Amino acid sequence: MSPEERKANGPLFNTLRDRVTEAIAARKTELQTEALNARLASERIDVTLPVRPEPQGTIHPVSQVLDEVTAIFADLGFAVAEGPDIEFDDYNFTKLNIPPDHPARQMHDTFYVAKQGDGSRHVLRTHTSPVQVRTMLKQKPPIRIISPGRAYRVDSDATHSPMFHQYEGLVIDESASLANLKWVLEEFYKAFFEVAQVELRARPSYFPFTEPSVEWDLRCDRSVPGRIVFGQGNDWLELAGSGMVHPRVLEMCGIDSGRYQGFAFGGGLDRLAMLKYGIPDIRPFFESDLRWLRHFGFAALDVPTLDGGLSR
Ligand code: 2NM
Repeated sequence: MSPEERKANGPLFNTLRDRVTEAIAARKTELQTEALNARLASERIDVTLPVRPEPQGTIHPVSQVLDEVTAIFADLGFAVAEGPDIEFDDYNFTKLNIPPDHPARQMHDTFYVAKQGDGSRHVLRTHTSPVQVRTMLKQKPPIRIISPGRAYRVDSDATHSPMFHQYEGLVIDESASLANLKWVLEEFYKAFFEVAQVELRARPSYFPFTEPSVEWDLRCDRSVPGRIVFGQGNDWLELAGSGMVHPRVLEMCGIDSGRYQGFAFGGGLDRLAMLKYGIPDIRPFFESDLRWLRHFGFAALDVPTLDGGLSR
């Protein structure tokens, strides 16, 4: 175009360019809106539907009781200690003052693991006491621990399983006494069975690793068949073994028995679960039968706490 033609047509072309730009922008907005509407339609959520299907899993009674026991002892100032299920013979027996010819070592009680190259042998721990041994070997007093966990014995009937669960406690300082032990057990059983009062009865007993050794019965009412109430009634139920840790055990675990003393106690977690939740037979505990688990299991989100309630 000549300069004159350009002058005359310039504004026309500018207007045309503006109209095309506007049209493109308008179409773009239209397409974007259409795309958004299509996405909103395809991703539509019905907020009136249930949040998600009911949870299928339940917490096993042993896990529930383990959490309850841990919460109670944590409140009493106990830490949780753990160790391996496959133990040194030395930690499971010798350092607990169980000499090589002791009946508890015979084949009918203990699951043995094949001899190692150096001739030493491992066992499936027959109690969780080797965890206490490990703790004493590596930690200086004062010691205040519980050791809940699996234990193994060659034994099987309605109330015994070859794999079962124990909790054991250990307190070591310069003045720990049987009186302290009785108080700890009373506080524990009151909290665990969720009753205002309990009554404990002491019976003299024998364990190689404690001296003196005491077994404890809890007063209970079993007058209504299939039901058991603690803290009242005229029956007694054996619930725990205990004692003052044998000076030889302290020495073998590197603790000066002239300066320190301590008490230890132990009982069955499965047994506590059976008593508290009315489960008559221990065998189905470990059969993974979903119907049993649904019946005796606990809601996954109800974590036991002392302030929120142990069981609901
Ligand atoms: C029980 C009964 C009595 C016990 C002793 C020890 C250790 F390692 F300190 F010697 N731990 N646990 C003990 C004592 C356990 O359970 C029935």
